[in-house]
Amino acid sequence: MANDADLLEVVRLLDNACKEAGFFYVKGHGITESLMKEVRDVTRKFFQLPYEEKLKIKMTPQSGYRGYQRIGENVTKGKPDMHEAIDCYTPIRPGKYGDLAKPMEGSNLWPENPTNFEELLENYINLCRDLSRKIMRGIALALGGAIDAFEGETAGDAFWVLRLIGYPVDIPEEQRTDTGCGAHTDYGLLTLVNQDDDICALEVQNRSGEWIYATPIPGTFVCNIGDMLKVWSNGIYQPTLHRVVNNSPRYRVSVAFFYESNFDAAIEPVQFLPGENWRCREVRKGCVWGALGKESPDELRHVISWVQPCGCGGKNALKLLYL
Ligand SMILES: O=C(O)CCC(=O)C(=O)O
Repeated sequence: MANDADLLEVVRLLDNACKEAGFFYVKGHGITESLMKEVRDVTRKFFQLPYEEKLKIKMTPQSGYRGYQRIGENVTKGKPDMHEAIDCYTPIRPGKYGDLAKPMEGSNLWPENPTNFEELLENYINLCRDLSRKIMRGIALALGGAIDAFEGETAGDAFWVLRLIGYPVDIPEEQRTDTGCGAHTDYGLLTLVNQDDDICALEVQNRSGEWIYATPIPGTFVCNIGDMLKVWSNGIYQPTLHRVVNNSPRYRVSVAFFYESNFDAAIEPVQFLPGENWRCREVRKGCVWGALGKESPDELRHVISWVQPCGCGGKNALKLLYL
């Protein structure tokens, strides 16, 4: 960090952005524009491979839902999304969280070509994780907490998800729906989107209900806050609906990094905030589809949580649904 005045100014801007839009651009973050482009380029090359080749890393329950998803396999609010993707999650070794994470145990499936795919992506993931942690430090200050309020037991061992996404344009009529990714909020803390520089397709609903483009700005990430931060901030910050519609004549690539709490953290308002706490409305026993408002078993990318029977709060209240 530079001096205190600069730090306070960044915290003030973060606070405004989280309160007023739920979306903002991040620049000056230290991840080079060339690395951001290289990650999109290898992703594009993978999606250009024949289908049989892509199926070599197919997502299955055995891989802990990691791997390749064909177009339409990801479903948002009951409608197939017009994208293909590789989904990666924090590797979880068997037994690390007992029964809690059983469906998510496993390691990521990486394409064999180019040969540096795995190394490149692992480096990129580490950088995105560090950047997200820094943003969460700013958010902790913005909420009036200690700088490390979202570390240790809350997000010191953050679970992350990386989605490498391709939005084709030449989809047969009978298969086509109107959205690359249907309108949704993200369920985690923060998302960092690295999108193609020359295609406008990510749309965000502003507070007047209009859809506006998150126009690409080279070298920046589009960052948005998710449902978990709404709960942690006791509703002070609200996530924003967004969707992807690729109306351009070109294939679009984006790489979305989702930063979440520790896998076994309780999602409940943090102690240092004023006001009446959100209350737990419903906790469904044995439900892996615990992301807020995203309850369809088809929504594979939302498989992260195993909601335990519990009272409100408490160690085994992994993901709480809230009023
Ligand atoms: O492709 C994008 O720009 C954003 C994707 C997205 O919203 C998501 O995967 O949740």
